[in-house]
Amino acid sequence: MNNLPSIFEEFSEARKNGFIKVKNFKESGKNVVGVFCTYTPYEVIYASGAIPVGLCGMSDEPIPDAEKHLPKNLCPLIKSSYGFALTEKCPYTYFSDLLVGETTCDGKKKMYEYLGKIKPMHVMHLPQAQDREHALKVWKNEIEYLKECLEKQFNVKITDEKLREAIKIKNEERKLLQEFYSLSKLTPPPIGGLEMYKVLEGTGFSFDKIEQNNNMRKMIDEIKEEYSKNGSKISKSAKRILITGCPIGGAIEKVVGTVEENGGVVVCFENCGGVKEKAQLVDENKEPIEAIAEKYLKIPCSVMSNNDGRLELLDGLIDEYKVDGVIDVTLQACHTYNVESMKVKEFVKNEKNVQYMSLETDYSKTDLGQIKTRIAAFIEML
Ligand code: BJ8
Repeated sequence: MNNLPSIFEEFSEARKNGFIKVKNFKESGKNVVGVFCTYTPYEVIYASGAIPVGLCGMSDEPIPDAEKHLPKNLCPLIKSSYGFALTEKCPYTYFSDLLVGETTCDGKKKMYEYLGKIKPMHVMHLPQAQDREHALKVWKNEIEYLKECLEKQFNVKITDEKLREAIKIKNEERKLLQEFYSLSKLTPPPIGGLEMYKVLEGTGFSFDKIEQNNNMRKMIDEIKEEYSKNGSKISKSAKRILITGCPIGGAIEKVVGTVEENGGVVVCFENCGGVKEKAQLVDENKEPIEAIAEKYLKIPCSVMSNNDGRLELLDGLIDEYKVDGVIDVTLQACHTYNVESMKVKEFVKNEKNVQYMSLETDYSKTDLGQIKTRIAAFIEML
């Protein structure tokens, strides 16, 4: 696309500008809940009157400090998140009144034991299977337990009415984001993957969801209009890449930037921050806690066993986005995604007949040269 709508900047700068907003929010007497995972039932936190803020560390800056307490051979996302809390360098962590985590991978759940010494921490016990009836019951109980914890912590009552209102607003956000990222189904896509990711990331840091939804509507309409008038700055022949695997925020420039410097364009992010959580809505006609439990338990993350939902999701996305190549990004020492990569590779290559590449990386720049060479060769081959 030739001209990005001005509102676009607001979304892509939201993380930076959010610091002031979150400070003002705190000073007005409101509560902030720091969260670390896509399984966190955001609606329950909104219904308590607090705002949830994602605290997954995406920079290697606090990692040396984190390594004073945590092993070096641990996922950078875990070390970065802990390091920010330890050094008080992240205002979002600093202003959080309560942290909520889930028992997902081993590294994260053990790190929370130390994090709980720095800040009040509530850990939800996530079942590790999705297809058993009792898994849903356990998860529903955990959501009830979170609700009680929030009520006690903030001295509020979370009613069904407040939950329903939060469900509606979050569903509206999901529908708009689906519409936004689906624009990349077009050939050529109106915007590149780096630009798309900045908007997706920004929504995690804009705290007034009603205002955000209105702005998002406006932005989508402007992108469509600009595209129909002036087309896209992206070449029609750009190779269309789907990113899957671990959350990519800490390696976004390294991976997506390199793809887009080498004649490719990222058209879809299957991972957290992208489609994974937004593909399904919360059922607005069911009892709210039950509906929230059902929706979140279905998220196809590699911490689940089995995790066939990831392949089902990839199956549809590869077709819908007319994908030429899949890049599976694993953060160093992330065992669940690392082990699952063979399954993904076989599925992508054998079932979908699409090229596949796996990359293992961290937040440092040490492997930048190697990643650039590998990505350039991959795109060349497509
Ligand atoms: S729903 S992807 S946000 S667990 S921290 S598993 S990278 S070793 S972040 Fe995640 Fe929730 Fe799943 Fe999404 Fe691996 Fe690192 Fe663990 Fe990680």
